[in-house]
Amino acid sequence: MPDDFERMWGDLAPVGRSASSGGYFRQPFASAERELAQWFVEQCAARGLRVETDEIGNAVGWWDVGSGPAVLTGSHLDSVLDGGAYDGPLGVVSALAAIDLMRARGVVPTRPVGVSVFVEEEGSRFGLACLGSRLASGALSWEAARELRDRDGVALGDVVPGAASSLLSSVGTFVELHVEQGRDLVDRGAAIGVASEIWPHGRYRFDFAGAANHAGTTRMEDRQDPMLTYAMTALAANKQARLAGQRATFGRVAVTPNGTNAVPSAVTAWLDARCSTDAGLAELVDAIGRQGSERADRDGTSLTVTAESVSGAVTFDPALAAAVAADHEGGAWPIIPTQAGHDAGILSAAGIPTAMLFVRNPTGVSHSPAEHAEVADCLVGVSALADTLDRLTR
Ligand code: HGY
Ligand code: MN
Ligand code: MN
Ligand code: MN
Repeated sequence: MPDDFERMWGDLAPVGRSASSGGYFRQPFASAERELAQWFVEQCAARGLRVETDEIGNAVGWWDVGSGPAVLTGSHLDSVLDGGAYDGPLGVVSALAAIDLMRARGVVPTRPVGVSVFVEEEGSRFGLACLGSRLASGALSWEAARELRDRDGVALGDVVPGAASSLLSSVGTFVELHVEQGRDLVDRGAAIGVASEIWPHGRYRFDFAGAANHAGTTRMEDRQDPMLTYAMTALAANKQARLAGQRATFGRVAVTPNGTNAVPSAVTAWLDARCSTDAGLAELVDAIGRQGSERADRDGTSLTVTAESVSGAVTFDPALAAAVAADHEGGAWPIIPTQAGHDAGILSAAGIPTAMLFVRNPTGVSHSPAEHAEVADCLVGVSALADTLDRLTR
């Protein structure tokens, strides 16, 4: 099976997966996405899996066997800008490999098994994470989603036909395998782990408004510089997150008019904040906003904070997590929290019993070409996923 795994991993050709250069910014709803969809269709066809897609671009390869509520496994193929090669694709490749392994073991499920690819999990183009799974699970309506716009102002409704999705209507359980985005498994010396929960997290737009002026002729005391207010707010975000033992960063900034020799008129920055509790997340963002507004008063600028998307805490079903973790002759796999959002969180919040398996990442780094997983650990993940699917479909 390792050869198969390596071949499939190498076959992720449209993305040109390469551990050295990491992943690509797999722009959803564009040519790269279509090439990835074609790769997935070919992988499913090679296994006799019936491919079902919805109007948004989500896809499931169905192993039509047995009857009753289906067990679905899978992840996403899109990425963040210059991201890693494993975040997302590892879950899809491992799901296909797990079906190969179940068949090699002579397992015949009593229920249908599906392999899913949800689009725009990172929200890299339209700004809303888990866009595909939110639409597929009904957590988000197409009427609301179609107006989402990318950085060029293109609306989602103009890119995909869209409609309510019925892709998950027969799904009884979802299991997502994912590369770990952190060092918990490394520190524990475990090849895989099981998710207990997903931290609350959100994306917030900070609009700083000032007064455009000449960068050279305007005295420092006469400026209303939104870049200064932004910089001090970024400092405050770092300080508040450290004080609270939580996570916050401004990963994206847009400057208007973005000229070297002009004091900007406006700066828009997007904050990503994560916290172990819902209340803590709200307090953290409020504290950052307050400090930013106080600074704006001093700078003669203004600050408006808009919560663009907030995902509440997700706690996975403890019995299901324990059952998945226990599927190991050497004793139970560790059950650990994650600060990363996942499609599994959306499906769980939509009421579908869900579990997550993590594969050790020796670097602990993610959303970067440094993200990595050893094939040996990946194969342990495939075997654990196959065990889990087998047990869930007996
Ligand atoms: O951003 C996240 O939490 C995930 O990697 N989509
Ligand atoms: Mn990610
Ligand atoms: Mn991911
Ligand atoms: Mn000039």
